[in-house]
Amino acid sequence: PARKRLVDYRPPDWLVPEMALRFELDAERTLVHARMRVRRNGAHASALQLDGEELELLSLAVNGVVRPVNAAPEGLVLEIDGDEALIETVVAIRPAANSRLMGLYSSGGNLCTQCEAEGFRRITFFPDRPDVLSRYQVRLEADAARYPVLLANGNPGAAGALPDGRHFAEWDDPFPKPSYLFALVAGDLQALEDAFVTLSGRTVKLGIWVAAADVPRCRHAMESLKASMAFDEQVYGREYDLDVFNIVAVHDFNFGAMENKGLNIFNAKYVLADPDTATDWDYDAIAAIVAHEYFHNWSGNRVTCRDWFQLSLKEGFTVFRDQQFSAHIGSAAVKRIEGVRQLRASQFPEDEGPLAHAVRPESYAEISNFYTATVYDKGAELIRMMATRLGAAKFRAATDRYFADNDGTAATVEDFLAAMQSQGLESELFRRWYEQPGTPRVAVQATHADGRLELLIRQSNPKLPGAAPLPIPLRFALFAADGRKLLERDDLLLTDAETRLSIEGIAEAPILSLNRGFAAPILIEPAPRRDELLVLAAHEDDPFARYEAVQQLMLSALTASAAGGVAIGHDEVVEAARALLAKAGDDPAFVAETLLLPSEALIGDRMPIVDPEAIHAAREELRCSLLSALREPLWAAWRGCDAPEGQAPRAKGLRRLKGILLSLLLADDGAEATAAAFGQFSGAANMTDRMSALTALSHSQGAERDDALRLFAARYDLLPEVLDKWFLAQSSSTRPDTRAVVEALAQHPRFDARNPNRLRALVLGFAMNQTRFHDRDGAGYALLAGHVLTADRINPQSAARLVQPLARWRRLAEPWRPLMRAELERIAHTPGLSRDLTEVVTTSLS
Ligand code: DPP
Ligand code: ZN
Repeated sequence: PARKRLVDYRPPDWLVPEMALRFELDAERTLVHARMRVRRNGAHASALQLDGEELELLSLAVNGVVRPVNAAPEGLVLEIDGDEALIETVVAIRPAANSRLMGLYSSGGNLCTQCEAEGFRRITFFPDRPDVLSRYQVRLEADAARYPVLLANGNPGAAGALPDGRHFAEWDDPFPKPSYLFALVAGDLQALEDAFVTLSGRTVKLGIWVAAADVPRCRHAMESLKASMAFDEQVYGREYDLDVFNIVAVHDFNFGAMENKGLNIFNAKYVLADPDTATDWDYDAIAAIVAHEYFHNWSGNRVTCRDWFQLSLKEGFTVFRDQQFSAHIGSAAVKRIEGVRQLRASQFPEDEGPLAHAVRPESYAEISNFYTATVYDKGAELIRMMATRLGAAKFRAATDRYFADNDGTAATVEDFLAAMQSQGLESELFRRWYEQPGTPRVAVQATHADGRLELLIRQSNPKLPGAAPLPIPLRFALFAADGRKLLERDDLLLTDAETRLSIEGIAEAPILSLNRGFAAPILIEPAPRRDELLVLAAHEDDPFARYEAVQQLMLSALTASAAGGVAIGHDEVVEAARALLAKAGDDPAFVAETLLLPSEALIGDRMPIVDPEAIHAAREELRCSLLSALREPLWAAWRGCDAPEGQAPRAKGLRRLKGILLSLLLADDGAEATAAAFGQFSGAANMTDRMSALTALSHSQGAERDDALRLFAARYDLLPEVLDKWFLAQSSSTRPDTRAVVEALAQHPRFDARNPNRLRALVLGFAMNQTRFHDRDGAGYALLAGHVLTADRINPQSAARLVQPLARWRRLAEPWRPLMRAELERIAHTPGLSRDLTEVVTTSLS
């Protein structure tokens, strides 16, 4: 398929200052009446091009003159006399048949929309690109009994009854917006209502709309929304701008949530919570995503993107903002550890593999494939580096400048960098981070003599040998062998391929602690020696660096035994873990994160050739070493983890630690631990304890595992987002029968391949299961490929995400490599693939 390229960007030929829409809503066949005022943009003679996809054009008029109806499948091309015109169209669309979940579709009997990135063209003909901003007036008409609630963007206007049991509601959005932010919802919904008084004293009416039975489960989302609104005022000076702010939860959704102006639409998984149905992780995710979508009102909506290559302009910035919010309401250290773990789990492998791309990609075939960890999470790291470099006050001044200079416009990364530069940032250098794929390596050679330390620091990028050097803020400290901190530096910015540093007055050869706080998204090579890591694990005062030292100890043991089959370094890991357990009561959340062994996927990422069986064996062996050396302290710590109910940080930390300890206690699947896990499961007063017990048991051979799964399914059969956890617990199990279980669950009456959450829980859950996905006969890969092909006929975006675990074939050992590649090729040779899937599969094979 033809690729779009950033260098080919041209401003739109025609603008659409005003758009009036009238919807005659119906699940089977909806009529969309559009009246748009268009204006020629500059001096040119080009026709007006309107995008359209799967639209049935019923009528078309230009300046009141009816034109013959002959739309091409890709849209309409209209020759216009003069510089302005009124275009009127009527189209028919079929929401109930829309399984792609893009445009207007039906979910659980309600109607809703998803337009980002290019879904609006599935609703009506329009120049569907983010640099065309329009003022929208919308009128919704629908059956009053089936769709009593009618919502759209902006502020509510007139509403009332119509003949034949129908009714209408009008909505007016005074802020010009791109079409991807359009939204409507029609359904049988009820709201949890609240209000927020803004900085300047305006009262905003808040509503979270769900099925009546779910209203009590919206309180946490509502509290998170109000906290987000206050945070954006306090930290960024950003005030909300409409009279109402509505959130709607739907069960079928391609994303986590969507920031439509004044009408956010959410995957129900990120709205509904109470202690009986949501884990602490769910509570945190809800707070973060509610904040993320709310923050988009400024970073995304008031200032939007010129084109989709600039996606990280809104996403990277907004992820950084939601990370700041999460750090503010919880523990900053733990949030940073979790954030880096996620970056390493998803973005680092993406950046090393065939799907690597710059934070601002240069080209794409299908933009939906670029809502990636690189654009989001690495993009957020870039903003973090700039914020760190400028310091809080200047960063705030720079963002004020960015919002002021670009309000109401469609901006670029350059606009953001210009605002940063106004406060002194080295923006020309930082721009390189947006253009270079690949994770930079930083190697440090230290020599010490006569009280002087010489550091030779080299950066490189294996993806782009010889690329221009990046600006890398390298925070580091030096420690003595007895743990004393000798020196700390926070202001070093590497700007060259090689940097030499000479530090006087260092009496002994020190231990280097590099990239403290994970200030830059880089890999440090080589890792410190094991004896040095033990010192850092005990004495670093930067919590991230202390965590990192223990992780490095674990990784060095795991990669050594996965590569050579010999268990080395277990003693040091045991020693570090023993020290952590002794202090578990002081900071349970930190101890929990730090005790968690690196995942099998992460271990593989640190090895040149990935042998999934050897990695699994090495990790199991280390788990068993920990259990046999620390059995008593582990039991004691687990028993000491009783937490009060509620979302206080300490209570959450205790529950997190309890779950991690339980899974270690089950390392040898012993009867005592299995019974304890079942006891925790059946006695749990909240979903966190229940779920950590179920997860620990899911790998077990004992009868308790079957009992727990049965009880869970019976209890939560009717709550789809909770039942997803039941599917995921089974698809992620390390038991040898997991593939057969997944095959059976695909026939389960509650499995539905059209529901993205369910498909992820069962099929992506299995594909991420490093122990069971990699069968020696390739049956796991074939299972995934089969689901990918089915999904592609239903929902190409889902299929293109589902296929990505197969992109990792290249670094696998024999016999897995050719087997995985063969499944990718089987997909590639299937006729009629979507553009989405074709792009991912072709790139993965190249
Ligand atoms: N809804 C997605 C997000 O907020 C895409 N904008 O990241
Ligand atoms: Zn976003």
